[in-house]
This record gives sequence, C-alpha cells and structure tokens, in this order.
Amino acid sequence: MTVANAEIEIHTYLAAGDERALADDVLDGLTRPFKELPPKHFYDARGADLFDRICDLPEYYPTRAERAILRERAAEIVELTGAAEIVELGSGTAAKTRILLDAMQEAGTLRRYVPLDVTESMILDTAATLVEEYPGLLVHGIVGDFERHLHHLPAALGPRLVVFLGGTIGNFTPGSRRRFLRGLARAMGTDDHLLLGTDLVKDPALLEAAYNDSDGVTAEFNRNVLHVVNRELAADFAVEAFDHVAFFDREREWIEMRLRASSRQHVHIGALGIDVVFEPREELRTEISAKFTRERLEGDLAAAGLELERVLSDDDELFAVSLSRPRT
Ligand code: AVJ
Repeated sequence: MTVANAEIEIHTYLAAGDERALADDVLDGLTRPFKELPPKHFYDARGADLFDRICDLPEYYPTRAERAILRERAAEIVELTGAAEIVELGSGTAAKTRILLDAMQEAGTLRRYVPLDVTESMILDTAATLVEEYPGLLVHGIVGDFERHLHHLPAALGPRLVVFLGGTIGNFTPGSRRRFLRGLARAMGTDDHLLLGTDLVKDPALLEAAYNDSDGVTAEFNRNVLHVVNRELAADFAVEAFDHVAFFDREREWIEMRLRASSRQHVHIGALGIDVVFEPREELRTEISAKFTRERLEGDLAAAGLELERVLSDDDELFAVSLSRPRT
C-alpha cells in the first residue's frame, strides 16, 4: 500500500508488466482454429490515446450520448441512490465521473471515490487531482483488473454507486457477461446500486459507421494490438498487412472487429517461441461490442441477481445508462 497523504490510499494488485496476462492470451488466442485476442490488449499508451481520439469522432456517438445522459440525470441518480461513494470499474481519467461527483457534492452526500483500473499512473493522477477538486473527498484507489480483483474493494462507507461506464460491458461474450455481473452483484450490499452504461441496438448503418470512421482512427486502434504483441512479446507481425474489418452481426446483435491478413503471413512470437501462420484473408477477431435492448439488459441483470430500476436514455435513444440493485 502507498499512502500519499491523509485523503489518498492506493493499493496495487498487479505486478508491473504482467498487467493483462498478454502472453497467455496470445498463446491461447493464436493457437485456436479461429484466431482471437481479447480487446483489453488494445490499451497501451498509444491505444488509450487512439481510443480518446475515437471518442471525439463524429461517427462515434456513445461517449457523447452517455455524457449527455449523465449531465441530464446525475441529480436524479444521486437522489435515487443516496450514494456516499462511487466505485468505478475501469476508471481511466474519470472524465464522466466528475459529473456524478459534482451531483453528490451538491447533494451533500459525497465521501469517497474508489477507482479501479489497470493503469497505475491513471489512478495516481486522478486521485491527486480529485482530492484537490473536491475538498474532503477520500480516494481509495485500486490498481487491478476488474475481472479479478473485486474482492479487494474496501468496506463501504455508505450507500455505494458501482459505476461501469462507456459500454465496456459489451466486450464480454454473453455467458462471461452474466458471470461478471453475478460477481459484481455478490460484491454489492443491499444499499448499493450498479450504474451501467450500455450501447443500444439501432440502425446497423449507424452502428457500422461508428466502427468504420472515415479517418481510419478505429482501424489504427484495431491494428494497435499487433504493435502491442510485437513490442511486449518480441513478435514480428507485419502490422500493415492486416486490414481493419468491423461489422454488425445482426443475429447476435454485436459489433465484431477483426484483422484480416491481406496475404499469407508468417509470424514469429519470440517470447513464446512459436510461429503462427495466417492464410490469405484469414481473420483474427479482436473485439466484440454487444448492443443492448431493454430485454437483453433486464435478462442479463436478472440472471446475475440484479433488479433493473431505471433505464435512462438520450433523446435519440442511442445509449442507455441503467440503475439496478441486488435483488432482496
Ligand atoms: C471501450 C469497449 C466501449 O466497444 O465501442 C471503440 C471500444 N472499439 N471503437 C466500444 C471501441 C472500437 C469501445 N469500448
């Protein structure tokens, strides 16, 4: 534990480097009949930067829609939950969190912020900034993986708002999504609420445009995972030989991103001592981003022991922020 000052406490559960268990994921994912890598490996410094640029693209509506909902409904969320603290999963720079912290401060309920993120620098910087911005705020930061370290959450200081924003829940495949939500529900008390951001099913043309932007930023973001593997695992992917593919799977109602080899590729992965071949046009799945209907949301939450209380949406019903609580 690092104690920076009286307000800030940081706990680290990740060793530097082994952060996202990249090597094991690559070994699994590239030896499968249908090659696949988990989307969490996009986010090195360059990937995080590219994602920030995606959020500003005209085609990528989720970030703006979610922020609009939070701005519009933050006071109501605080009133409904009486939240004294926020536990934020994948907190990043906490940009949207400030909207909620402001509303809690306004209501006089704000006591503590508990960010959980894999990037230590992000936690340290956010903690330092927020204790300045919100006098009296306590920050209990957790450097960890929200899939593995939920049991390290501190005891609640009061009604807790667990927030998981951005639509990141959509990265889970359907079964893992429910398993994850179940784990989350188990970590929650009866006075706690989950505030969950989910992208909504809509016109496929709008969805596909959001993942095929005209500037090619999403394509660069997608290919970035190959740069990460090259650097971290001494691999030699010819990154430019892989084309960005993103489409809406209408049956499963998720966006799927892939990288397609433009010609036969031989890749050596030094750190694993393996060689991988891609046939011409062979694809590597890099991300799914599930889109929700109210029924899907309610069903997934119910399967996890959570009861849906409110679904808040923007005027165009592009995105939803929902409030749910453990079923009693
Ligand atoms: C951060 C997972 C919510 O799925 O829309 C953006 C990531 N991928 N463009 C999403 C992403 C391609 C994003 N999430």
